[in-house]
Amino acid sequence: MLYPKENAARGIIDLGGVWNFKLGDETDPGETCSIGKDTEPIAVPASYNDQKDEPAYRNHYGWVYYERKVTVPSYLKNQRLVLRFDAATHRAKVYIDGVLAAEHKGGFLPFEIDVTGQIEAGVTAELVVAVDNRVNFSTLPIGNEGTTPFFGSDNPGVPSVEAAKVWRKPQNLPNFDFFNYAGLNRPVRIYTTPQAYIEDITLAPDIDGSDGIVRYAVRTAGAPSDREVTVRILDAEGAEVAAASGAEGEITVPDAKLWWPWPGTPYLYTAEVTYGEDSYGESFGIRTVRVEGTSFLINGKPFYFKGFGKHEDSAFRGRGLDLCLDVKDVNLIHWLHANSFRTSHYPYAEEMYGLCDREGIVVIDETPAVGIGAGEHTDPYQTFHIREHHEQVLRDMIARDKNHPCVVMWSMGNEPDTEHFPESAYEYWHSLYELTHEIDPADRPVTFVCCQNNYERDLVTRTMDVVCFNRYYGWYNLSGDLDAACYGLNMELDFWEKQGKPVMITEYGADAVAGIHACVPEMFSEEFQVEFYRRQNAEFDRRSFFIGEHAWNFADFATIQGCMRADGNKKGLLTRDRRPKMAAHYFKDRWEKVPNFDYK
Ligand code: BDP
Repeated sequence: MLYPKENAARGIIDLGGVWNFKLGDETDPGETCSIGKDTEPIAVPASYNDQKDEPAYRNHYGWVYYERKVTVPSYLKNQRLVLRFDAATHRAKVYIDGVLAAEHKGGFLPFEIDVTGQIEAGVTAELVVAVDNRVNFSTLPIGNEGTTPFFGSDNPGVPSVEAAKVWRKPQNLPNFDFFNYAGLNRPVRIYTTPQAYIEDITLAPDIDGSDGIVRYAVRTAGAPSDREVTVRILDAEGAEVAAASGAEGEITVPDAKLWWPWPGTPYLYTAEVTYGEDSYGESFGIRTVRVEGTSFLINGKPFYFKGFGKHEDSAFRGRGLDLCLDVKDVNLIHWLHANSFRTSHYPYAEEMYGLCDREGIVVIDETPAVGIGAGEHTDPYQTFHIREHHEQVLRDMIARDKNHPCVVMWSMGNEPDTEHFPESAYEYWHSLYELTHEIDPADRPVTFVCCQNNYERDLVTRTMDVVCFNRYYGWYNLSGDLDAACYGLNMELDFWEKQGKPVMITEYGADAVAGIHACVPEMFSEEFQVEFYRRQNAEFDRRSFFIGEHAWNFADFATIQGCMRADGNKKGLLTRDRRPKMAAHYFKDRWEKVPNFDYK
């Protein structure tokens, strides 16, 4: 799916701004197609939750309504018009002049509607978007449905499920550790194309000696296919270095400049595609990614991942796109001498991938499949209704992100149950693994992120291209005891070593409340957080198959309330407003000395 771009053939009308807004009540079916007069202002793009300091906004459950008028200028009369939502979290119904134009499920990937017949250039239309924030057993991420961990325990202090129904208002019970920010989190735009248009471009790069090879495919629509597709490859200065014609083929770029992670040069080319009156410039990099033995190779060289899991999370906007924050984060990633991050726990806004392409930051791209687990008595693979949706999300994520050189690996999900129902888990995840390989035109490595205390029972993780595991030795287990933590960690590393795969840690960390200091490092102090990382990194450094360390988390972030969360999750190396804790300085020093390539 192409990102909206302006050029000589295409225009964009950005629908960002202040819209009219109304909360639905919990019985609302999301079918209101005209929201009347008593509305409140709401900024788009942004989550609605923190835009007004009311529990009704913050803790809303169910549908909300966004409304605005849209006028496409009459000089665009003969153009094709496409209404694009970059993300509506988690479910949306779009009404144009009172008529349902589209429905979409999934809160972190774009969808678009060809509105050429519905919105007429020069005529004002009324746009209403209903957005539902509910998470449950059929959504990704997963929400609890009242039967699992919070309810039904033997503890007399915790009411039974039946009792809870009487007093508890319907509410979201996320089975994940980030605040359920919702709404129109990313841009809403109308873009135009000529009537015959380029629908999609796929670019799969390879290297042959000093040349670059680009396999390409262009999908067109809207006219008889007698028009010709042409592709010109432009270098970073805009000079043509290769060309081809036809809807698919292979292009050789002589003496190609490769895309390298920062501080190498992340060189970008542009594939300038034309079809009739339409044209589109897709930027891409020439680089290869491959797993060989226990190494992860970028351009044939063993790469070491230095970085973190992140979140899209900030004050006021919640999960709303903030380009200033994205640029600042990229600059902080450079400042830390990190080279990579995982889009935990959902695909991020497309603008961030564009920045990472340009700035040479390596990305592990993750779906929103987080929370697939319901304790030892319930097999989530039998109970949750997610399979079809999960496949769709994988297809949509790859369709959106396939041409980004920054994306080096797909993560199908985070911390599912693989321990209590190992066979079910294997059947589920391994078939998705095969599907992911099949869908990706560039066939990148595929993984998912495991977190099971009994790693020997888990049958799936060892079959992934890269073993990615999250562990909290010294925090959630063996709390505060770093000697015991290192002992436990080493036992586990011995186990993974035998699998003969590249292994990386995708989460490890300790909460540290900025400003709490201790001479003897104890939990929640900044000193403990540093000590936690210093001790465990020393163990990783002794293992040749160990290909990367991703700290949890880049910055502090908002979560649901709970007795383990004081104003959110405090495992950030930076505070939520991006001030460094001691651990940020520690990693900056360490990572400056750890090279991207041939570290082991
Ligand atoms: C991991 C989860 C992550 C949490 C983290 C934590 O993958 O989303 O935020 O634990 O507890 O299990 O800090």
